[in-house]
Amino acid sequence: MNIKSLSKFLSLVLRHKPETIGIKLDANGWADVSEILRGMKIDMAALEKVVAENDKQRFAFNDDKTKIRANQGHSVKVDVELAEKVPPEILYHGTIERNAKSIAERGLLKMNRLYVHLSGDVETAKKVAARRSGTAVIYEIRAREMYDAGFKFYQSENGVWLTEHVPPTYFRRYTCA
Ligand code: HQG
Repeated sequence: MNIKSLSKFLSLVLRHKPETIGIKLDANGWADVSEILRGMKIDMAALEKVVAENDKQRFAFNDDKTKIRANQGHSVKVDVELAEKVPPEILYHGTIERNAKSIAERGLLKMNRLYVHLSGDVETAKKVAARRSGTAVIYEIRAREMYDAGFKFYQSENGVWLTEHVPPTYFRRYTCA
């Protein structure tokens, strides 16, 4: 498997389906490195390469590299000890036109994941939208106002902003000037 396929498979195992390789995550989302190596049939050098070269720094080892976890993006219920933070004034969310009607009615929902994922800049939100086929739609979220109203925001180790729900009153469609 090339490094990108390995990375995708590791995301699947560490975020969604550890059972694919017959392993379990602990309450904080950690998997045993030895079990990952055995389950994925790779050596430590390959795993270290996947972690180090990952474009979004999706994975983290513990201090002695006996455990590994995904920094964000989970659907399995684990607590990755996210840092609660004061968000910037504005955050962005990228999606596609097909979701826009439902989003306008119900707000941004976490769907299958534990949180709604938000980006600090428009460029990143555009990349998130571009993962799907369809016309990109970018939302501008008044995050600081939400925070002031009592909504909690978290930032993952790799810089992704997370919150539980964004009601429609706090965003509008972003149009490039
Ligand atoms: C949409 C990737 C209908 C939402 C990215 C999105 C991100 C609604 C989809 C991270 C809705 C969920 C997460 C509503 C939200 N009605 N659709 N009310 N509310 N949606 O994949 O944000 O590369 O779970 O807009 O870069 O696309 O994997 O979330 O289109 O950071 O590390 O429902 O995944 O990171 O899709 O992506 P997802 P996302 P990685």
